[in-house]
Amino acid sequence: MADIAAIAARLDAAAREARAIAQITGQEGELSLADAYAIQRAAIAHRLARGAALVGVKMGFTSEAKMVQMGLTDQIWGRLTSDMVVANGAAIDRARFIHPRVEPEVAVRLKAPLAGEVTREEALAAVDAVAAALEIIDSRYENFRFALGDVVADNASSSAFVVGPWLSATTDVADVAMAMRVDDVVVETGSSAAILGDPIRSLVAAARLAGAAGLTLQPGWTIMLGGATAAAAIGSARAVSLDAAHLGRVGFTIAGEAA
Ligand code: 0L1
Ligand code: MG
Repeated sequence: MADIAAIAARLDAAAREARAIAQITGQEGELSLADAYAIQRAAIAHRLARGAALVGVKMGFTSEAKMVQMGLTDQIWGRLTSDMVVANGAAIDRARFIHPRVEPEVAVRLKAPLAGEVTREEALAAVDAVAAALEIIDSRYENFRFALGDVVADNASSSAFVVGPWLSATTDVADVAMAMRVDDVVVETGSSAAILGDPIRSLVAAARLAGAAGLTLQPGWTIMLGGATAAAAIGSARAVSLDAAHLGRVGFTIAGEAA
């Protein structure tokens, strides 16, 4: 039986100090998915106790390619907290991160609670606004290497997120062309269709998975629906931007030296 509290404290410290730690599964054998989510919840509770608020949920492994790579048939999810929010166009301090990577995503903001088994129509009816977004993932494990239990415990690698201009909930997000630039070089291109074939399917999955853990997605929350392309390393980058067709542009800069 995993020592949930001790592992959660270790992961929380690693994130706070931007310091990589050894994989949990390497040291303590396999982690059940239930234990991994319990660790995630306990690690995030440390942040909430320091004054951060829960502001949403992120979905991970939402592309067929990533699921196949990990031998998975379902998505994973993590919690978004207020200390992870980066304003569109803002500068982030590099010292916050260990070995950051960035992914182009679609985000939705909710206007109604959502939990459990919902239809696509019910999920869409709870959406207040949609936007292009960037997620910074920064695994707390050495060399960005992990097994499924590790990454779930580590809040699905999530570290920060940036949301572009919010647009009407009626804006189509099913097949949005995306080009992500790092230091003005296009490093990834793709379509939002890579997010489960339709990003709204990821919102349906978020309601189901978070609901199974007793969490209702709340009005006002941001749901990051998953990466549309592979992630790009940004350890020494200065500027990142995403052009997402009719969803517009979102970006950030990175200042300072690595921790
Ligand atoms: O947001 C994601 O899809 C990433 C999930 C965690 C796995 C990773 O760090 O690549
Ligand atoms: Mg992501």
